[in-house]
Amino acid sequence: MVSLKEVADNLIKGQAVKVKELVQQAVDEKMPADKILQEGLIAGMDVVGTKFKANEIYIPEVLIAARAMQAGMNILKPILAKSGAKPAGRFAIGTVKGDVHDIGKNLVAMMMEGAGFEVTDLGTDAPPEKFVAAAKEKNIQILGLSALITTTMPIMRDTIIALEKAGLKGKVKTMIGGAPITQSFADEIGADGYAPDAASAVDKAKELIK
Ligand code: B1M
Repeated sequence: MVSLKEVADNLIKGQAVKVKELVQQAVDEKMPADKILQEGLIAGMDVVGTKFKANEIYIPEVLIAARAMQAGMNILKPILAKSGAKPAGRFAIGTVKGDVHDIGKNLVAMMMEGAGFEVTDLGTDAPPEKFVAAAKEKNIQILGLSALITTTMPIMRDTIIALEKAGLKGKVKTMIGGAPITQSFADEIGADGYAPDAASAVDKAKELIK
């Protein structure tokens, strides 16, 4: 019988092939997919997030762990979709218009997926209308906005104004982040949350939809 602790431990070490093998074995043994997700993949990713916040591991290790998570998720996703298991929340993230930096955004998306959120990736150079459309069409609970250059920070404000105009402010929470972003900027533009890194983004998202 597969040990889910072994799944988590291999995910933390970034052993994608082993994670894939163990998850497939657990599925073959008829272990429920949401149990494998929660106690194997998400449990492992939680540890990765904690270690990342404590500076015990760095971005490359997180990316490698996220790849291992993805390997396991690829097996579980179709099963979870059929079983109708509820995600932790619905999250969409994009890098704002004029900005093509996506490494941090992808990291946040991976950590959110690792925490059980259904994630829609709006890509880079995303205009306010794209965020508003996603919020409406996908019934998003939290919109994540990433910006890496100071000149694209005002687009975050524009996006929040566009949400307001669409009557979605308050209904859809906004979280912002990226190297030049601060809590005081988030307060200034009326964003619901700010997170300095990918692991904190997960904590903030959980707090926002509590
Ligand atoms: Co660009 N770049 N770049 N760049 N680039 C910076 C950001 C810069 C600081 C470099 C510098 O001059 N020192 C500078 C911005 C200066 C400023 O505005 N003050 C800069 C510039 C100027 C530019 C160009 C304008 C250069 C040019 O063409 N003249 C151009 C911009 C093009 C455009 O966007 N329109 C440009 C282009 C590029 C590349 C394409 C070459 C490449 C991007 C590749 C890619 O992303 N696919 C690139 C890179 C790699 C960088 C640096 C070196 C690294 C950025 C990065 O990926 N960091 C960067 C300098 C630096 O930071 N040392 C720089 C790692 C990443 C994991 O961190 O994205 O901060 P970060 O994400 C963190 C947190 O911020 C947070 O979580 C992540 C992980 O913990 N986070 C969130 C991010 N988003 C979040 C969202 C959240 C919550 C947390 O909630 C939703």
